[in-house]
Amino acid sequence: ERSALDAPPSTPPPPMILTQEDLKRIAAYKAVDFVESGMVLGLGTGSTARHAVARIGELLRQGKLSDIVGIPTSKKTEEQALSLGIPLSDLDAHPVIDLSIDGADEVDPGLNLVKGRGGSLLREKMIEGASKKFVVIVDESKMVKHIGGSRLALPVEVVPFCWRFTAEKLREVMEGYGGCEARLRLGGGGERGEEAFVTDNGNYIVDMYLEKDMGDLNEVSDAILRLPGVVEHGMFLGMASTVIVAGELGVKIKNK
Ligand code: ABF
Repeated sequence: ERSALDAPPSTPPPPMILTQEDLKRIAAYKAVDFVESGMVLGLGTGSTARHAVARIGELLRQGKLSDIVGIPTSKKTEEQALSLGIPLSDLDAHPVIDLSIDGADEVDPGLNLVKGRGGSLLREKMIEGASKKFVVIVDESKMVKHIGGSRLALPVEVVPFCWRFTAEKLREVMEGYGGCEARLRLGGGGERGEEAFVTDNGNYIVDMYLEKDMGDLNEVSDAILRLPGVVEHGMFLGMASTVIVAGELGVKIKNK
């Protein structure tokens, strides 16, 4: 029988391989270092933000944090936070938030983001827009040169009323910005998940698959928001104060 003692003394330890989940957790824990007792906190949504919420719950339980009020960005996060005993409130009671922590789908070098592939973009934008500091947590796979350029979708929350009309208008508007295919997001139910995905606000999501780089992002943002039927889109321009990027070689902190 072999034991660890049989290994030659000069054998180096095996290299540590970090999974994507490890990277998400590392970024999330780093962001929670910014949290102080007494803060009103915007609690993000998604698999990365989930680690931050769990960590906040853990620090509260250990008595290392106190007097925290959490403002959840989705029903899912609300459930998680409640299960951890994090006291919760909302934007009506706390119109100014000290710090929000959330993930993103894409981050460009100017710290502009695409969010909303998880479907919570409206509440995220309201809450993170009301935050004195907004810390974004990502693994390095989310870093891109141009947001929307990765052939993944740019999500737009629309009212369900005549969503086809709104999707067509979105497609027309985007003709001026490189073109896109606009598709209703499914997965809301039905035997094969063929029903529309419904957001926490009772709306639908139209995912815009862009054909190329959009150009002036603020111009695109304004053009999309001018369309009746559109509630909000997933571009978060100039909103992030800090982005924490966890990679194989360590953590980078990028400030606005
Ligand atoms: C939320 O979660 C969304 O805005 C974004 O779409 C998503 C990122 O999720 P994950 O961390 O699971 O990649 O923040």
